[in-house]
Amino acid sequence: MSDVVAHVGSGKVRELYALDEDRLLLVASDRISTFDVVLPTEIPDKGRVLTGLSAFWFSRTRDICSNHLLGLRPDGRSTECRRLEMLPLECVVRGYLAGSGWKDYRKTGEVCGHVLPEGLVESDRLPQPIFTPSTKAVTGHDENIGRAQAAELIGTDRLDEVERASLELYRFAAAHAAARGILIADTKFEFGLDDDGRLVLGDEAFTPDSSRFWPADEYAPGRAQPSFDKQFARDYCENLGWDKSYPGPELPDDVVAGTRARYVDAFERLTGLGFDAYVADPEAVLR
Ligand code: Q0N
Repeated sequence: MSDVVAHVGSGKVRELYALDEDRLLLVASDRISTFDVVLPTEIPDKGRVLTGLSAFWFSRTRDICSNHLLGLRPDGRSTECRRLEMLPLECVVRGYLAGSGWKDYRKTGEVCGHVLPEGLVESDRLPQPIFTPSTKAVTGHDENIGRAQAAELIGTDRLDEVERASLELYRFAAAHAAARGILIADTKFEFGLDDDGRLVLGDEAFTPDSSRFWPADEYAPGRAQPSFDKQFARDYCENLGWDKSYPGPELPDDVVAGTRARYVDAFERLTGLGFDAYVADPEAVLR
């Protein structure tokens, strides 16, 4: 027997299906991307790790902002969620200077209208976390925008609300993670509205795919930081001399095993739950 369900969206590594009028199923695959290309080799359990982590953060942050999580499926990779009216804005918070934030700062001394102190170096911690929204690009990269442009998209009152929620969510998760040896350099949220127009956090929260996770014990500003989860795969790909265009290279078994171990390590450090216990009962992560 098969249930035919409408496919309502797909990302590089996740799929979204309609369950009914009010509910969606978000399914995380084991696919991994490096340098924006999905590789042909999967990382076993990556989808479960990211689903469990996101659910953990949703359950711990509902007092800061309500979210779309309804429950987890026994497979540990599928999230039942409320269907929302998504806002057309990527809500990014940066606690450290990396990626496009570092690029913009180097060029202009500012990131999305935030004037930053002079003399910062790559990966420096910012004096305080900043909200740097971007537009959802259909293809290619999201584009950083200023406050005025963000307000045109969702209105000033809603913008104030998502900024406050985003900063508070980031401060909570970054403090929790830092105490467990992981720096969350930056993170991206997608918010939506429920039927009553209330703000609800959707998508995924504080996963290594939606955030930059850095190992705290290797943190050294003045250079790019290794990625907590993807560094083995990146190093392997760099050493091959791959030109970073499609298709990407197959990963060897030792790189797959090392990468899987990093995902599981992040899950266990952040949730305090054994990954085996999660696989046995995914909703254990909500309690
Ligand atoms: C939705 N996207 C973004 C996941 C992300 N709760 C929701 N209600 C209505 N729409 C969406 C959500 C959520 N989450 C979010 N698209 C639709 C892109 N997707 C791509 C697939 O993976």
